[in-house]
Amino acid sequence: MSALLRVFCCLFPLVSIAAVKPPSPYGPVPTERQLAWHAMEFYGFLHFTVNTFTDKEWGYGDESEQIFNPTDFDADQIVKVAKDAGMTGLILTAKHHDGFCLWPSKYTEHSVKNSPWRNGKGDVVREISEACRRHGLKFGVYLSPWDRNHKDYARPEYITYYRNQLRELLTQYGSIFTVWFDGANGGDGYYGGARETRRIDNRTYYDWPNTWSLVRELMPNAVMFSDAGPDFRWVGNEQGIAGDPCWATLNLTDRYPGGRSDGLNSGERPGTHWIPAECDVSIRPGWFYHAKEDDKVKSPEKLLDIYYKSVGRGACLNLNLPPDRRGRIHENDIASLREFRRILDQTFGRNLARDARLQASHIRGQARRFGTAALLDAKRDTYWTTEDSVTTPELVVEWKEPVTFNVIDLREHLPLGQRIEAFGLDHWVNGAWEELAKGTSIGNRRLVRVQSTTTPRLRLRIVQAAACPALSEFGVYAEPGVRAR
Ligand code: FUL
Repeated sequence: MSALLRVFCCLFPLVSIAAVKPPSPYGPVPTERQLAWHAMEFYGFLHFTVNTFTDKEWGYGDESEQIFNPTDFDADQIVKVAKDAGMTGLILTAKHHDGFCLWPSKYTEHSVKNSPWRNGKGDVVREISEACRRHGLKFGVYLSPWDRNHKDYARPEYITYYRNQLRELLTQYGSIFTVWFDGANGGDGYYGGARETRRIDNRTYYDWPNTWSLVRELMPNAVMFSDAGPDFRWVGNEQGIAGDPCWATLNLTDRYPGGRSDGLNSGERPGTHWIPAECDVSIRPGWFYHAKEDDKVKSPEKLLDIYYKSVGRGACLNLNLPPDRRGRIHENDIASLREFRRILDQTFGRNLARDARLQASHIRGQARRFGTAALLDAKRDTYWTTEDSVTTPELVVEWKEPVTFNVIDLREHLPLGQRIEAFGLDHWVNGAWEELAKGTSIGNRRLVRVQSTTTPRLRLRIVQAAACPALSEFGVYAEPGVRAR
C-alpha cells in the first residue's frame, strides 16, 4: 500500500476502492457445477425397487416383475415430505443391483413395463422427476453399475447396455442434477439364468472416462458421484459422518471408482483435485423399506447429530427415505423429519451476529467490498479477506448485552479454494478471553456446536491458513431450549 493510500485509509477507514484486487485462488478450486452442488447442502435418496416387496437389501436379479406393485404410489407425497424436511433434491434408484428398472427401458424386459403396477404403463422415474419439478426440487438418478439380472454383466456388451440406459435417463426426464455411480459389487447373481459368480476389474471394466464423457455431453451441469469423483466423493462410511477435518480436496493419483477408500473420510491436503464429500445415510437401518424397521427410524436428535457432522463439516448430506409398499413415505419417518426440521428452522432462523458489531484485525486494502459486512449478508459471493501477507487475522464480535448461543457457523468463499487450515473461537469470561472451541477445515460450511455459552464478546482467530483467508459468512445461533447457564 502506498504511503498516500495509507493516510487516506486512516481518514476514511472503509472506502470503495475498486482498484483493490481480490486474492488469487489457492490450490484446486470448484467448478461451477460443483458450486451449485455445494449450495444444495441437504438432499435425499429414494431407495425403491423389487426389494421393497421381497424384504431384501440386495435383490439377486431373478425377482419376478410381477412382485413390483405399490398399492398407493404417490410421487407428490414422497416429494412433499422431502421438501418439508428442507431437502433441495432427490436421487432415485432408477436401477439397483437387482437390475429391475423403474422406467420402461427399451433395452430390457426386466422393468415396470412387465409389472402389474399401473397395468405396465407406469414409470416411477417420470412420476418422481415431474413431482420434483412441481415442488421445486432437483432430480437425480442412481443407476447401479453392478447388474445381477443382466446376462452380459462382466462382458463388454454390458457396458453398451449400461450406457444406453444412461442415455435414456439423461434424455427423457428433463434436467438431472446428479448421476450417482455406486461402487458396490458382490459377485454372484442371476445373470440371465447363469446363477454364478462374476468378477470384474474395477480399474478397467467399466471404462469410466468414456461414461463420464457421455454424461458431460448429455447433461453438462450434472455432477457425478463415485468413491473417486469426478465431481464429489463418497465419505467412506454409510453412517453420514464426515471426518474432522473433512477437506474438499483429494489426491486422485491411483484412485478410481470402486478402488481404495482410505482418505475419503477426511479428504487429502494438499490434494490434486476439488472432490468434496457427500455423506449418504438412511433414515432407517436399511436402504430399502422393511416393516420390521418401522420402530427403528432415526430420531430427530440423531438426524441433527448427523446434520452437524455432515453439512456442518463441509459435506453435503444425502439422507435416504425409502418408500414403503404403498409407494409412500411412512408416517414414522415423517414424524421424525418434521421435528428435525422444526429444530433446524428455530436454530437458524435468527443470526445473533447481526445484532453485534464486527471488527476485523485486517481488511484487504481497507476496501468496503472486503470488509466484515460481507460476513452477514447471507451471500456466498461476498467475503471478508485480508492482504496476501496476512494469514492469521482475527475477528471480534461484540454485543451491547451478553447473548446466549451454542452454534457458530462459518463458510469459506469456495471459488478461492480451501485456504483456512486451523481456527480458534474464544469467548469473554471475567474480563479475559478464554478458548471456547477450535477446528481445522471449514470449506463450504463449518458448524461448531458448543455448550450453551453466554457472553458479550466472541473472537474468531484464524490460526493457520495456506493463503490469506476469505470467509463469506459468519453466524451465531441458539438451538431451541438453549438458555444462559
Ligand atoms: C451401496 C449399495 O450396495 C446399497 O444397497 C445402497 O444403494 C448404498 C447407497 O450404496 O453401495
